[in-house]
Amino acid sequence: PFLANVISHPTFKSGDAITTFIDESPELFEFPRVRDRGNKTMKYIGEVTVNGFPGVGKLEKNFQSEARIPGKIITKPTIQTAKNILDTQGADAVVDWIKNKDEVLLTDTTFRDAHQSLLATRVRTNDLKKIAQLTDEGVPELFSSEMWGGATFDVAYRFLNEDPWVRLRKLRKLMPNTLFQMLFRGSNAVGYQNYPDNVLKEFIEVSAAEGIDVFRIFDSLNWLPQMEKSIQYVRDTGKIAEAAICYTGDVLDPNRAKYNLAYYRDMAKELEKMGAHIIAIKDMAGLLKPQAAYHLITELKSAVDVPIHLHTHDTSGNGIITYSAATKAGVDIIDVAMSAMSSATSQPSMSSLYYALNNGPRTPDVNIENIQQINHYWEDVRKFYAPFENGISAPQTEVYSHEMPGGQYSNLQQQAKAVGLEEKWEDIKGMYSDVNELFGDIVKVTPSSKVVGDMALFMVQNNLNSDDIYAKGRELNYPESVISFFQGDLGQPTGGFPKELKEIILNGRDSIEVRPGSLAKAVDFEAVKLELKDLVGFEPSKQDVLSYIMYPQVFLDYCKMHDAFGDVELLDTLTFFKGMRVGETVEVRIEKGKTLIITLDEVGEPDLEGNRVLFFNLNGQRREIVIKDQN
Ligand code: 3PY
Ligand code: ZN
Repeated sequence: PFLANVISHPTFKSGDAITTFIDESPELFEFPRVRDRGNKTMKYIGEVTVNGFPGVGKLEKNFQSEARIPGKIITKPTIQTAKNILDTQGADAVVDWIKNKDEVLLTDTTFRDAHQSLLATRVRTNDLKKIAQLTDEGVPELFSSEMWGGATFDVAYRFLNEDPWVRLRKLRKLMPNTLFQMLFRGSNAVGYQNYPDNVLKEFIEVSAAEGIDVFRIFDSLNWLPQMEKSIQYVRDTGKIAEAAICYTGDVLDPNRAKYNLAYYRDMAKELEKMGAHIIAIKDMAGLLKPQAAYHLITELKSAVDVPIHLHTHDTSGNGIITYSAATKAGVDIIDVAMSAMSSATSQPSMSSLYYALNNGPRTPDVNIENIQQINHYWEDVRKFYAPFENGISAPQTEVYSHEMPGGQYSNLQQQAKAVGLEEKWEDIKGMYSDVNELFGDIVKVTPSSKVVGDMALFMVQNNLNSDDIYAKGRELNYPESVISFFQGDLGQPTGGFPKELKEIILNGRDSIEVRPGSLAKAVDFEAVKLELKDLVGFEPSKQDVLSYIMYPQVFLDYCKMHDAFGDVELLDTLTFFKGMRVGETVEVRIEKGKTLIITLDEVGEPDLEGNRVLFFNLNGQRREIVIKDQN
């Protein structure tokens, strides 16, 4: 009857676009749609139940997946937040607002860098959205919430089967009074390679329109020409351009004179001239020691007129002392995370910092009770992601020698494991620092950190040291990323490449010294859209087109998964990673007023081809789903 309804409908007979028809006559499609969504969801649950989650295998589901939601948040309805000021008075007014504050302002990184650094970026929209509104209402004094960009973009598609744009849209609705901040890798946007200028411009415009307010722009070699365009594009949207200087070395160590106070001061002045609204110090590995922080921030505060925002990682255990010193030196904003998602390779704890500065002249103006309530939620949620923990639960001061960024540590460990070098992890860390020296002491952050990591793995794998590279380096097959780096594809490092090494590694290949983007051909968005439409069979949005340009295969794989399994983002996290136990019931709210109530009644024995029948009950009706057992 459903099909008959549709076919005999006048609009359908007249041949108009079926999608418009569905939009205008939703009632005809409601029932089959719900049933279809139910089937897709059960197919997904069945897959994970029988075969486990890719990369982590079958996991025991041994506790309930409800996290404590804070009951008594105290709201401040009259407060004018930074977001309200941006929306009503513009970016310059926000800058003035920051400058007029006595207390230090906070950025909450819980939604982005904290889980990127602790849990391999795996925190799902489903868990973010349940606490989003309470965070917006309970901590309205925040400068911003860092909730997008960096690795969250591709990990969402790649490992979580969800669309990062949808995440942005959903959170935006739930957090109307909080500035949304993203990490933008300069000419690499949210990818690992250079993109043409028109791609950067389009990406910034679309993200701004979707709700990003603050763009933290950095270059992985601190090469200014790679940042200039992005700063301008952000300014043109009316949003806030925060230009970040990556921190490496030690400004107080005379042996690391390349990255001394003057280096950072001069770079900050240049970025201010380029139009940065705010200058950030991005200490991605957590190398900024307390004394150095005091001197660095003092220097920057006297050199530029724009606010200074400090980002660190607590790997060494010194994060709070560094922030305390920076606060004394006049830093305007610092990055912290909810306690349960803080410390070690993540940012320092928001509530620890609050008490560290308590009763002083710059105590953050936040409701500590609210923050502690919200933290209960994160204590529970973190447990859902236990399989993705990086295993670092105590301070590691050796970060001061290997200088590996917080977000790379667990990644490189995985890479090492994949090539059977798990046992050689200590050697790899040592080699990481040797490679840095070999390359002339460079800034190491995505994607330059990946080049150093790839080279370190390559050398350990092949039993090579730095002398060997000079002695017999022309015959070696270097990783692609290393060759591309020496060809100038990521730009130019401070002081240039070591000349002899460059010749050895390139061994006759070409290289460039200009900004890669200046040579790149503009992307024809219309042509890409047509190509993509052909591949996916639906009309792609401009967001889809951007995602496809940055991650072609990842995006196409996501589309296939989405087609097969629907919006798996709606499942609770334990079910998403672990599937269901026999006898268990889960509820999936697919939209307002529509909930799928799914019970797994029985898992059948595999037949000769390994197919198992799973008997479900979906909203009172018995359903059978066949899943091939891959074990
Ligand atoms: C990223 O680029 O994702 C980073 O977090 C770098 O620190
Ligand atoms: Zn970071």
